[in-house]
Amino acid sequence: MTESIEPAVGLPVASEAVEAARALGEDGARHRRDELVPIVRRANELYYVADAPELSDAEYDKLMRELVAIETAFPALVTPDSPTQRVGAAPSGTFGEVVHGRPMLSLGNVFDEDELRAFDQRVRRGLGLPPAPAPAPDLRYVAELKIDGLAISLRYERGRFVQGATRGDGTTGEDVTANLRTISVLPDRLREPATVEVRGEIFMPKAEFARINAEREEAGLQTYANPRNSGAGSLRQLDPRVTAARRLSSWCYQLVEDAAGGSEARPVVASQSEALARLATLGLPVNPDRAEGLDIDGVCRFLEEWREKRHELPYETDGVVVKVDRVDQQERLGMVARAPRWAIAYKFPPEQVETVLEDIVPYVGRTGTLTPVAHMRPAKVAGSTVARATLHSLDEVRRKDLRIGDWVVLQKAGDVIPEVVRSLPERRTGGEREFEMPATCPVCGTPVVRDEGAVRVYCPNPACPARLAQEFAHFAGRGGMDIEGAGWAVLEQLLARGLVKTRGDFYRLSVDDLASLDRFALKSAENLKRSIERSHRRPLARVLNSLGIPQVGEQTAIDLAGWIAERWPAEGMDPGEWTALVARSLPTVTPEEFQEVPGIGAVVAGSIARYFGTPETAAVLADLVDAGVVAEPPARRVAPGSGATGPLAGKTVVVTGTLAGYDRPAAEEAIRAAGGRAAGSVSRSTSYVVAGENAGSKLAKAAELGVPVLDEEAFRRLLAGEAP
Ligand code: 3BD
Repeated sequence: MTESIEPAVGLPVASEAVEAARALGEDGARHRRDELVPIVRRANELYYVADAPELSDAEYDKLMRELVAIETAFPALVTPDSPTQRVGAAPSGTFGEVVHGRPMLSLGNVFDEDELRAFDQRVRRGLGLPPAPAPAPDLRYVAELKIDGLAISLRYERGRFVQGATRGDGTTGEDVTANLRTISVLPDRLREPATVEVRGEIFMPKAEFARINAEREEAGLQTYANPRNSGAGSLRQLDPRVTAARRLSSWCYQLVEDAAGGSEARPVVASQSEALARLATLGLPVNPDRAEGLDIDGVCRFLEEWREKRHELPYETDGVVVKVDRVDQQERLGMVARAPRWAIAYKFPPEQVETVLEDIVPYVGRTGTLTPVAHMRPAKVAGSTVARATLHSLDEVRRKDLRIGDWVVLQKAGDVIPEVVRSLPERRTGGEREFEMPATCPVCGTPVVRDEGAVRVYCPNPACPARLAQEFAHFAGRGGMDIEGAGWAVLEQLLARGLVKTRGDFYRLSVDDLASLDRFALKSAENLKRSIERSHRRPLARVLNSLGIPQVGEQTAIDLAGWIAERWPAEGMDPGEWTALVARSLPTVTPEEFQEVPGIGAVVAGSIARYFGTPETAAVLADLVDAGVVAEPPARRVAPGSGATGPLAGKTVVVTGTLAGYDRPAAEEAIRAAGGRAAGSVSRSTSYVVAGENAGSKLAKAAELGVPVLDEEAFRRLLAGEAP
């Protein structure tokens, strides 16, 4: 998720276009950029949010390329919020980039039958059909087993396979054509000379996974955790021979036909069931284990049928994708954010296993908070072996009545994050022990501090090695300076050897220093050195976020950066000098002044002023300036009432609990894409609280302040510009 400040590479720009941009001169180019950016941004919004593009793909492409040409000619004109600076799972850079003709969408999730029936009701409402249980003979669903693999897009021109790409961030993926050619179930030629774009899933059959892991074990190599990871790993091999040696397979499920070969892609089928039939006719692999012509009861029977039987299949499936069959109905239902309203993924309940809770160990986090972590007898669950799970807080340990030595039920939430569900008190033998928070920090021995109500227990020592390590990991991490390759293992060594004592020290490391690390060849050292150099310049909001200021998250950092850039205009200044000016000035700002920042209240303003007021912080900032870190001023203020457009313009939204269709970053991105602010805490200035499952204290706070609380359904309506 690199939000690099370089012009979008990969988008092919003709050198003539760059020359033409250069001919405008910097002022002319800036002027043209200011015209282009809002058009492209609006086109993006309409494309993703409203699914009602005003521009054809070709027109959009043309404007986007012109923008890239301008930014290539005048790199100083690149701003972090330029539409060329795509955020999301950007391709790794090892493969060529492929911009998908139509974006690859995402899918909302449901986790039980009630939620699935709620989806059916939404669909009915959207189509003007009577609510269930009234019959709706015109509404039919297709149910497909959900493959737990890697989504891909394939292009065939006049019947020949010409290009295959991973999904990537949905807009841009990686060109894995050579690797896909080695997959035997994917034909090199279709049975008709059709020009089609097809989407599907690549996966590794269970037996192949077992075979490869057995081989790897014998060779003393680390085994793969599950077929999904090994399938993805096999496809993203640079050497197609490696992919070929792993017998990957595929099911196709979506047809985007483009018979004319132009940019106006239009599916030519009237329904999903016809699309699947057509894919099969063309000779593509289509999963026979599907059902068509179902009403919602039929879908539920399909789920029941496969709940247990799925384990007998030769591949992994983690759920069922339910789609409205008719394309005209799909079009009427449309999309919200990037997910169609006409399809949903039902996830099978997570597999649960029983194991022994051998110990509960307090871990020290970045802010010093002690978090109890379960150490368990390793158990296989949902395809991998689990031995640790966070227990979040002492409160949760008590609520779940977990004792050291207990038998516990373990599952993976969303088949990913290990979670201790509950203890099995009936299996106690009497030897189990209650867990207590220690009186002193387990890492540095400083007496711990208990916050009021003792909910939070923390190590108050700012120099605690555990805290420093995590602070530095946060600094170098994705939301911060984003130093690629500075992972946990590297960081631990850098700290342990005293090579990094301050944040600025990252920028003082030599290739020799890096090459001295364990298992670090010269090549890796050079790579890391290069990525450290690349991280020198980051948008001010990122630099602020990287500091780990208490109470300041990504959104507050963005708000703060906008305010700073207004208060100390960067125009005409060297960016390094501006950075130094800001670093010198921040300690003089009072809490009252920080409250001027839109969206920042008294508590957060106080926290920021306290942070910048300490001599330790002054030293941190001076060190960064000395190390040559440059904070790029934001181009425009992104704050309520300052020109943001979209259904949420001027609104502040807080998301709490777990939403079915969005993880946290996706929900926040959707809020920002709709012109709103995604805040972390509820205050008087909060417009809405969106509450998912297991929402906690923020709900109470919302009730106390009279802030409207929305469920996920209402949130989707809000994003779509409807009344919540
Ligand atoms: C499957 C979207 C639509 C065409 C959007 C309705 C999210 C992965 O078996 N249909 C399937 C499967 C996935 C799908 C659609 N039908 N989208 C489907 C899908 N039978 N797995 N997916 N995807 C594909 C995704 N992948 C990675 C990251 C985020 N989203």
